[in-house]
Amino acid sequence: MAKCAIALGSNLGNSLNTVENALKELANIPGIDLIATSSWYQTSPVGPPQPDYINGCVVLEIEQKPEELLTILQAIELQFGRVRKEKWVARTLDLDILLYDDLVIDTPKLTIPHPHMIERAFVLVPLAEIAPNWIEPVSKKAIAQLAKEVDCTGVRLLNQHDIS
Ligand code: A4P
Ligand code: MG
Repeated sequence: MAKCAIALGSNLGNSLNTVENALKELANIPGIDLIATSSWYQTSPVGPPQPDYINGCVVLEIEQKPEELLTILQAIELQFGRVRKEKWVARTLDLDILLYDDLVIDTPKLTIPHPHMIERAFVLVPLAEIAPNWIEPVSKKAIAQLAKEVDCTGVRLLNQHDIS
């Protein structure tokens, strides 16, 4: 069994529903055990102007290889991540592999650790909640340390009462 960290994000549709249901789907897959789940956060968008995101992270124990996990995540993204309008439009769910044991891989399909994770508060804050001592194998720094080094002002714990 390997240990793996995944980031979830959504900013279209009922984002909280989407990430929670995607997580249930993931936990139901044979060979995958959910070890820890972070809180959900409401986060200011990084990049072009767009709605706030709901972000969170999970730690899994997993039998599947990284490439197999990517295929699984992409299938779940497809299942939840597209809204049927006039045509297939915006993706509502993003599932990224952050860490897989202390593996470092860089292929056209898959880069682990996720190349942007060390600069993204919307990843590091939830991950630090559930895996503070995990060493990110490229920077060789612990997640809690990396979280201290980024600006976390756009990352707010989701208050369930804010959701109507
Ligand atoms: N891929 C390579 N490595 C990985 C990995 N470790 N995990 C490849 C998952 N996928 C990986 O992904 C494109 C391709 O990346 C996949 O086919 C896979 O082979 P994608 O998810 O379809 O594309 P994307 O999400 O548009 O690209 P990317 O770079 O993940 O987008 P960003 O930059 O992550 O943008 N702001 C806040 N607050 N919260 C967010 O969650 N997310 C984005 C997404 C922008 N701003 C945000 C947030
Ligand atoms: Mg992605």
